[in-house]
Amino acid sequence: MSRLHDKLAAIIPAMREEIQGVNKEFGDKVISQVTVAQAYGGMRGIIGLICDTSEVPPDKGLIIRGIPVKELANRLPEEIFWLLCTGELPSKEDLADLQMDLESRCEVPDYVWKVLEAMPKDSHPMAMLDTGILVMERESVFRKRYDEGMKKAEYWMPTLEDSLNLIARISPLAAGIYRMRFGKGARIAPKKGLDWAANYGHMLGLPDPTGEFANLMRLYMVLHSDHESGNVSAHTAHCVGSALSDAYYAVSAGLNGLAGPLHGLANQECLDWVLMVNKKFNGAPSEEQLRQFAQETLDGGKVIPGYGHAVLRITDPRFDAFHAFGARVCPDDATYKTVARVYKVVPELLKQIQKIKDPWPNVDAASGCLLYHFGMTEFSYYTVLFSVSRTMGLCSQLVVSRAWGEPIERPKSQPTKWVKEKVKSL
Ligand code: HAX
Repeated sequence: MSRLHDKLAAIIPAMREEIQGVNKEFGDKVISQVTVAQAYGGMRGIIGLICDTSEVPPDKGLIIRGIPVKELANRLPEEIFWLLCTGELPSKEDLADLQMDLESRCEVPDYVWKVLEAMPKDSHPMAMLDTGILVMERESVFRKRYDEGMKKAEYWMPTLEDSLNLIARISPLAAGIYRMRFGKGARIAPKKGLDWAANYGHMLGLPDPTGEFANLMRLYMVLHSDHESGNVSAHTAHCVGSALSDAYYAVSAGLNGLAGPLHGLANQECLDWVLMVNKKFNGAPSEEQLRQFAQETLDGGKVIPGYGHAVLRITDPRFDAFHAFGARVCPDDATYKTVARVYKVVPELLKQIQKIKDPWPNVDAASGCLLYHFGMTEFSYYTVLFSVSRTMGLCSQLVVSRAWGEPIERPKSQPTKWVKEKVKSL
């Protein structure tokens, strides 16, 4: 058994006891209420889910197991996965064990490539990724063990197995999709001894003479790993997983949600918008030109991609981390320069529109320009990178939910007629 398995086996009994204790003692206490506007408004702000892997206070941004994400920016994603699952950063030995474990699991079954090769050549890379994950469901250890009649207390163990297999295989899968979908030539085999994110960069096959692309991949994979449980992808994976569908079903479902333009796809739309700006002005525009262009976008009834958030009310610290990376590595890059200038201009414009609750940049506002700088110009692929990282969050949430025995999710819905009757009596 791996050190991660042993660590979880050691902490899960206390975690279960704590959660059962809280539920037993305070089960009838009210922690949230629901207005009609919230029921019609995407359930914004209703506390109806528990997530112990991470939290997103509106005035602070992502905190993973008590540690603000900016303090984790120089860590490896494997360390973050360990932290998400266990609540502690791994020791050197733990990290080495996890890395070896992932390395030993990274072979993508051949039938997956055959299915992907049979898809239309212009399929969206996200459709290819989610199909690839779903096809691999055949490998699920959870489903096999469940069919054999495993005990409920053991559900987390094959869920961890599935999660580790999925995390190990999703980067070669995603890199293979990049090369196949964009005519980059044969797949590149993983390199032994390289960390998970750098290996993903290696398998993508982009030139990296300075080693900074590998650094960007590490940072990217850390920053996108988790964002509590109420966002579309996490909530979807959580809901599907609560039916005891295995990790392949749950993660594929969650990532289908990430493919939406208001969620993960925003990073592709962001760069599209920035490139459009640069094309129009023949390079990075002045602040005044930018102000006018942004106003035209808003007047056209469109959103400024990369700005606003359903929960955050500050500049996303993940944006800050990418912004700082750009300032260090490519300060003179025209696309980066525009992104930096947009940050100076757009919040002031959005603040003047009363309905917009958050005028600040989110994670998607700066990530694309950095990928573009390193030669990844196929921006329909960007959400795949987000997905590879987010798989760590979705899987860790699933492991934790199975560990404490979370029941199937089933909120109640009512028709509009019911709402009209109900409010009469309030
Ligand atoms: N530009 C223009 N209008 C915006 C806006 C922006 N960047 N952000 C919000 N608004 C508008 C909304 O469209 C909404 O208008 P309507 O009432 O006419 O529909 C209004 O302001 C109120 O929205 P809100 O309450 O402030 O924000 P929501 O919680 O409804 O939505 C979104 C949050 C992120 C979807 C929204 O800010 C948006 O569409 N932003 C641009 C797209 C984007 O960057 N998405 C990525 C978010 C990060 C993420 O999840 N990544 O995966």
